[in-house]
Amino acid sequence: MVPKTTTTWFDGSVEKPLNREPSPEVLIEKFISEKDVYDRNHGPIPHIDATQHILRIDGSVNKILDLPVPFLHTLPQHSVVSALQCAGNRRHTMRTKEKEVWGIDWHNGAVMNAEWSGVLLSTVLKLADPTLDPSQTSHVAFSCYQTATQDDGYYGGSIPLSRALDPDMEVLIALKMNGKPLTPERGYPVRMIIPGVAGARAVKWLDRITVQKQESSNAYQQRDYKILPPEVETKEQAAGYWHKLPSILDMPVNSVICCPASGAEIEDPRVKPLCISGYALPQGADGPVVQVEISKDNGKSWTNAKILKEGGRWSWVLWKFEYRGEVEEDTTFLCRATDKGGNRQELATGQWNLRGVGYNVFGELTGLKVVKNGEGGNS
Ligand SMILES: Nc1nc2c(c(=O)[nH]1)N[C@H]1C(S)=C(S)[C@@H](COP(=O)(O)O)O[C@H]1N2
Ligand SMILES: [Mo]
Repeated sequence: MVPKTTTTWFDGSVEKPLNREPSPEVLIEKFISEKDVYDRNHGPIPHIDATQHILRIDGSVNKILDLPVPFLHTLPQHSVVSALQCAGNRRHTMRTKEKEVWGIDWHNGAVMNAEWSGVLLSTVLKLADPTLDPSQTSHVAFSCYQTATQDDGYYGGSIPLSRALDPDMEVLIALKMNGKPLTPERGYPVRMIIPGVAGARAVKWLDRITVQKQESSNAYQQRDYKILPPEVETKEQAAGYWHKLPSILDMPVNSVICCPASGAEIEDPRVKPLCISGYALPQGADGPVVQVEISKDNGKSWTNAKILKEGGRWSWVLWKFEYRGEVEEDTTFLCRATDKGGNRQELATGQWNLRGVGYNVFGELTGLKVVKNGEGGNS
């Protein structure tokens, strides 16, 4: 059982922008994340009057559309349970296990799981009638011009047109989170939600959707959120690589242990079973996660954990594992997830990249301290 806790925030703000994540116990307290969720911003949070806000659909389309937000609410609505995860989630583990990286020190909490509702992007694109062929390399770019960002004059990202037009991919122009209007922090009055894809493309405070031949030219599509090769060790070296590398789209299969924390004091699991719990995420469109396993012998053998709740293809799963047995000073528990598409976490270490993105080594729990009854511990 996950203990009830009051929220404690890890604050990773870079100067002004709000960047923070909930503590791991709070993160997995609920299957559907509500208000205790991470914030990731590259600039200030705008406060928008929804009655005045217009979403423009343009670029290579037969019909340019100016869609007022109240009109978006009258179109057919679609709901999807989907995780939203920053590409830099788990960067702290990469920094501590591998070597120094450049970016916000996210622990395991730059992820949330919610029911998003709004209009399918494919519905709106059909109205605009794209003139580009989705089988070619064409893209749909999402832009927010409300404020300048740290690295560009606006915020933007893009996905391939083929994905945008596929209703099965459930790419959503989102108006609500868990049945309620988005809050200003979540992108009110309208944001993108792109199930399976890195959070960086989920543009908040959305102003414009553009069908175009190239990817978004925004800095966060072109000069960030890419997996740099390991030989790139400085920002200066990175400059010569960005244009050669693909932008991150799908997030990898992943799992982490949230409770207890590494280094925690626990009662002897020979006397009282130790409850290990966490979340797991599928890779891209290959969800749901179908198996989470635990190893106590460095990955030689694995035992199934129990998946507590499953929410479909794009959702996270929450899981737990009850351990009865000895815990010694050097005992380490690992976890790994496998999704419906057969993708499985494979590595205990490795995957270092300068920006610390796309990290999915096994989840790990170490340094547990067994305390005798009456000495305190995980009461
Ligand atoms: N307009 C705008 N949209 C944005 C961002 C931003 O800085 N500005 N950050 C992106 C990134 S990197 C992530 S991970 C998600 C975070 O969404 P959240 O703040 O709702 O958690 O929003 C994305 N959309
Ligand atoms: Mo992100």
